[in-house]
Parts: sequence; C-alpha cells; structure tokens
Amino acid sequence: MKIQRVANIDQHEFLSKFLLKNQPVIIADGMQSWDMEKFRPGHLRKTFGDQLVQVYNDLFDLQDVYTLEQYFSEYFDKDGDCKYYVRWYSKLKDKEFFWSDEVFASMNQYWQHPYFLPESPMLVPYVKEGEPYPVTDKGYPYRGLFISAKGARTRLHKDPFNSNAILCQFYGEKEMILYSPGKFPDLSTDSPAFEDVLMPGEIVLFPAGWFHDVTCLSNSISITWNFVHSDEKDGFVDFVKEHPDDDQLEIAAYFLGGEFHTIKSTTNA
Ligand SMILES: O=C(O)CCC(=O)C(=O)O
Ligand SMILES: [Fe+2]
Repeated sequence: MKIQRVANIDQHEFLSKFLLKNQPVIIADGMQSWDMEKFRPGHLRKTFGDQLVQVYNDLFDLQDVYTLEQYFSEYFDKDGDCKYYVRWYSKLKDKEFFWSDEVFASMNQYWQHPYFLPESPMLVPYVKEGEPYPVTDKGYPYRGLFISAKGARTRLHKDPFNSNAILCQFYGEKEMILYSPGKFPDLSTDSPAFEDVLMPGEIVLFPAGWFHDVTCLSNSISITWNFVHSDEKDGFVDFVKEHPDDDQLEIAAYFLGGEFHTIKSTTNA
C-alpha cells in the first residue's frame, strides 16, 4: 500500500490524525518555498567539499571519515551501487567530532521548520510550551544531512527510544518499505504495511516504533531528525522503564537535560 499523501495540513490536524495516531504520512508540499537548489550536489560540493564527513555502512556503523568532495567524486560521479552513506549529524553528545552544526548554521536561511510540525511543547528535545525551537537553528536528536549515492541503503530498523523521525527529500528518490510496530518483521513471511517512493519536495513521517528500510534509487540528498512530542511522554517513559541500560538513552539525555533525571527517578520508583 502507498503511504497517505496530504498537503496544506495544519499543526493540529498533523498531530491528531497522524503523529498521535502513530500513522505514517507524506506531506507532499512540506518543503514549499524552501531553496532546494542550495541542497543539490553542486552547491554542497562547492561550499562544503573540503570538510570531513561521517561515512557509514547500510546501518549506523561508522566506517570512515573523509572529505565530502571525496565522497561525491568516488560515488556520485561513477556508476554502480554504492554501499556507503554520508550521515552528517549535528552534535548529539558531548564529544569532539566531525559534527555538522556549522553547516546547518550556514544553511539555515534556505529552509524552514516544517509548517505542519509544532516546535513546542516537546519532550525530546525538551522544549516548553510557546518557546520557538526551529530545527533549522536548534539541536534535535539525529539531525543530519544525509548524502547517499544510488544503491546506498538504510537497512530495516526502528528508530531509538520510541522517537519519531522526519525525512525531508531535497534531491533524488528513496524507496521506503515500512512494517508496523510490534516484533521485528520476518522478511520471508511478513509483508510490509507500506511501500512507497519519496520524491524531491516531500517529507515523510516515520512514527515511533515503525520499522523501515530505505534504498536510494538515485543519488540522494535529505535532511532528517528525530523527536518525541510532549503528548508522547508515556511511550518514552515506558521505553526508559523497559530498557534502562539502552545505550541510545545517552543521546535522549543530551536533549532532555535535567528532565531526563526527573523521568529516570519516576521509573525507579
Ligand atoms: O536512509 C534513510 O533516509 C533512512 C534513514 C533512517 O531511517 C534513519 O536515519 O533512522
Ligand atoms: Fe530510521
């Protein structure tokens, strides 16, 4: 089945019909008025080519660090299916690394916080009601510029700590296969709930718990990030209760600040 496509959807409707119902959706006009040109290979290469980027395999295992220009010339300019994937994350833990925060800062005038997505109140990152918190300027878990050549893939997984993911497609096409939450799907017997192709200008929501597998049908450029809305606190607290030693909780804690200890103490009670 194809994922439902909507346009011109307000924040309340997005929240009540999709996010809080845990329903995948594609917002077909999600990137209207963004300057897509600035996120095409030509501009990125010219502007950031000499910077060191994080190169991953088809999951989240870091393989190497080399320049963006090296990635483009090795994989965008040549035929064949690529096995490597640039996931250029902004800072998500207190550690010196090749983060993309400066890239996001210098690109922030070319895109916007999606019009359908509330900025607050949020649980992860922790943002109080009424506070402006645009993803163009602020840290969100796993906010990343994703650059991937044809054939590159993110194998089947669900995202950490019951968080939702947003994926904005600037350039190229991505095939997506989704399985509903529950136990890890058996690929030989279970059929996916949705199969679709994300096109430039479209934004997809992978709600918490959904398994997804993504393959680049062409060279591709996207931006992604994760979040937990404050109305989804129960799901997050359950996760902390059930997986107190999960290593991803370090990342959640980084974006929760002091609120993480408050939640931890309720789960220990
Ligand atoms: O390759 C993609 O765009 C999917 C990325 C993804 O699912 C993730 O980063 O969690
Ligand atoms: Fe994911």
